Amino acid sequence: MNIISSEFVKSSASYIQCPDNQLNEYAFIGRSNVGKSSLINMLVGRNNFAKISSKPGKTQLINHFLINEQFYFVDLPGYGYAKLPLKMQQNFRKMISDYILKRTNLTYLCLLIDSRLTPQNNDLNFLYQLGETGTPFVIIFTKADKQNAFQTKKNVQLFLDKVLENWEELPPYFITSSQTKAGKEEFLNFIEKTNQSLKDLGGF
Ligand SMILES: Nc1nc2c(ncn2[C@@H]2O[C@H](COP(=O)(O)OP(=O)(O)O)[C@@H](O)[C@H]2O)c(=O)[nH]1
Ligand SMILES: [Mg+2]
Repeated sequence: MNIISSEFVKSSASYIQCPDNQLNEYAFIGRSNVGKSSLINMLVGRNNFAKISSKPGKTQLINHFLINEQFYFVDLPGYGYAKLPLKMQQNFRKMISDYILKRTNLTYLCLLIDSRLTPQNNDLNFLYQLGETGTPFVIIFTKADKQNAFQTKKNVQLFLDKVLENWEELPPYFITSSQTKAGKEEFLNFIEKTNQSLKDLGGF
């Protein structure tokens, strides 16, 4: 699939304010700095798209982008803001969990994991919660260009092994780099296939 059009739609403070829910939706989440905005830019082929469109100060909101006039990409706020006051952390958590649990057209949540790191507990805990709530999700390992392929594979395998300690099956996963565009075609093909199979089922 090629992305031929992408436009910023809206920033929302709550799932209630999100745009109409008649389109498939792929939302990106992960720790702040994991590479969410860069990944969206890479996928749509536009520099600064996700960042410019969401404007400074709006990174703590739910940002919707309409892709190919057919589906949404959503840039979600990062989790794990240990430095924020507790009350703000709680508000964030509520905003994100409401969105995940109540946004009826959420097709896949895309959980971004930094491939430079060995498995981190907050990422694993977040992932296990997705399992408990039955949220459909994929894993996207980011920043694969930051180290050699051997090290990337090693960190990816360590993370997947951790997942398999508790689960029998792995979700779909992708190894990507916003710099080299690694994983772009694979992930966009996955989206295309998902959209097509939902259409065949009589969905959006
Ligand atoms: N080398 C490299 N740097 C990346 C990649 N993805 C993101 N970055 C850098 O990591 C930092 C955080 O990225 P950003 O997209 O703003 O993360 P966000 O907070 O999750 O939206 C920025 O300095 C990016 O340039 C990648 O694939 N490769
Ligand atoms: Mg961002």
